[in-house]
Amino acid sequence: MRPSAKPQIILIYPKTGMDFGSTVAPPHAVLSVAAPLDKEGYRIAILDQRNQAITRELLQSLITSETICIGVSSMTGTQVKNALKITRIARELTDGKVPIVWGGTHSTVLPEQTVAHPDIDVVVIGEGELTFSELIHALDAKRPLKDIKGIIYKDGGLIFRNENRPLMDIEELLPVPWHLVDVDSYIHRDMYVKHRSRVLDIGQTSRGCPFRCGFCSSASIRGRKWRAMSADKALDMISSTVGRFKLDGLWLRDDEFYIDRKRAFAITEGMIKNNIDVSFYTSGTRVDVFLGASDEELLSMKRAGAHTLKFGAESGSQRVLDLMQKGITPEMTHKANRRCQRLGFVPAFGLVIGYPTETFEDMDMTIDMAYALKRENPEAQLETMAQFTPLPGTPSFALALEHGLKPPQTLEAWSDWLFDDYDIEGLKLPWYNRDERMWIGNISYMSILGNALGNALDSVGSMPLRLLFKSISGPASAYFRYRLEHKLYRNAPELALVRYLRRKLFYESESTMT
Ligand code: B12
Ligand code: SF4
Repeated sequence: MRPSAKPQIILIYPKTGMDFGSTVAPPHAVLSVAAPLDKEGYRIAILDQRNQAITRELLQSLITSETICIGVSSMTGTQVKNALKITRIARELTDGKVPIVWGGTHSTVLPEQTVAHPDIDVVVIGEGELTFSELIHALDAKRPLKDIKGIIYKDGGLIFRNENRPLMDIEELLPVPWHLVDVDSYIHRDMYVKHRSRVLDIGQTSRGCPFRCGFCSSASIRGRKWRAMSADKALDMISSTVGRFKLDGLWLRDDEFYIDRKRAFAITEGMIKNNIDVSFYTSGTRVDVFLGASDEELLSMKRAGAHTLKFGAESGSQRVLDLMQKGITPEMTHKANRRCQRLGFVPAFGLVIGYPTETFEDMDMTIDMAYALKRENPEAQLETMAQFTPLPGTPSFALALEHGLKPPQTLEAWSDWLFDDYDIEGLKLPWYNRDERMWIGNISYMSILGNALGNALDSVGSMPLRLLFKSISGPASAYFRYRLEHKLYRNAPELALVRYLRRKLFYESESTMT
């Protein structure tokens, strides 16, 4: 966009509540929907609340009589809360004359409830690239919206839901329009790819996942289908982004990057052949898929720079794993851990506690498994033991309803669906009593402080801040690790202070620590 020209389309990525160091990745959600319109020559502004304050004055300075629409992204929880605040301001400034369009994962799983909000005019359901383009064309030409697949909208006080849009062929995805954001603000030191200073989340080379883990939203958002771009296109995306931004590391955010092992192998062999010198992290690796790969395939990944592989280990209790329909066993997780050690990968294990009917014996098995993994392979990283949070549209949501969950009935009420916070009132985990919910909150907090904090602090850009935080956090981490490993989680009044600070810094603060 020319500096003097005002945007026709304003796209907003609100703060998520987990905006810290290298979790502040580029807002791929809105970059991707902007790509086709940007190519056509529309003037687009992307505002990312994680690296700039989105004030009334800023919005006022961008909105003109030429503004076609204001689009807002939404993930269940804190992002919805911030999205609502911004939407309110936009509505007041435009007096209802500029349509406000919501998209993203929350709007996709609860489109009717989202569009019912008085400040929202249209909801784009599911993938936005094609739908949003058609919507902008229609709004620009003042045409009716009735033939646009994949939206739900208001007209004359009534709500209309159009036919669903089929999933797109992701080979057709356009390159990321990086010029619409300040890419440098997303290039970090990294919490996973250690000793690298220019690490960027470059997006996804595939979408969706054929598995059906109970707590996961992938199936409800992307229809339980795995669609991948060709190895050539993925390779081109990797090499062009690395070259353009002089990266020494990258993240791939595919739900499951390795499902088609032949494709993954072709990508890694291509990276080696083209001398792409990076270290990389992949967010989705299944233990069973990893164990099914040959040493040759894994060594190719290693030579291409694969550094940290995130595994969903989820639970140390087979009963809970089965309930989650995870399709793995704790022994398989141990096997993957040992294989990582032998081949030189760093495994990062994601864990969940508090699933409906999960007992404290089950949770203790998860704690035992976590520390056994660490003893077996000291390089292994333990992610947080995330408190299970029922997400609408997931298989576990129905299970949670059976166990007494009373879900929020309005968009506003979903904004406090916090993930890593104590469920003091029993809104998310009604199958436990108050004391039990406090213990679960304590486990979750202790795991953040004991296991994940050091890593996250490694990615803070400012060296003095990083050193200060690390010197304070080192002893605290050791203390909480000890308590968790020895299951001393029932009584921890000191965590009230940590909880207070976390709320102030992440959920209520207007600024972001990168
Ligand atoms: C990266 C990521 C994050 C990043 C944030 C993203 C960023 N840019 O930095 C971080 C680490 C902060 C994060 C945090 C969380 N995340 Co997250 N995250 C992801 C992940 C892995 C990739 C997102 C992405 O870049 N996708 C690529 C883009 C292109 O796809 P997309 O976001 O779906 O956007 C498309 C459509 O939704 C739509 N769209 C989106 N926005 C808009 C806006 C408009 C105007 C329009 C028209 C269309 C549109 O069009 C886009 C293009 O097709 C997804 C999983 C996944 N595979 O998508 C989970 C995912 C989005 N996260 C999820 C969750 C639950 C969370 C957390 C709430 C919980 C947690 N503990 O992880 C936290 C939030 C923090 C909190 N404490 O409340 C869920 C969302 C469920 C839901 N109902 O909202 C997902 C789907 C994971 C899952 N499989 O369950 N996350
Ligand atoms: S948790 Fe991973 S493997 Fe399971 S359904 Fe979600 S994306 Fe697929």
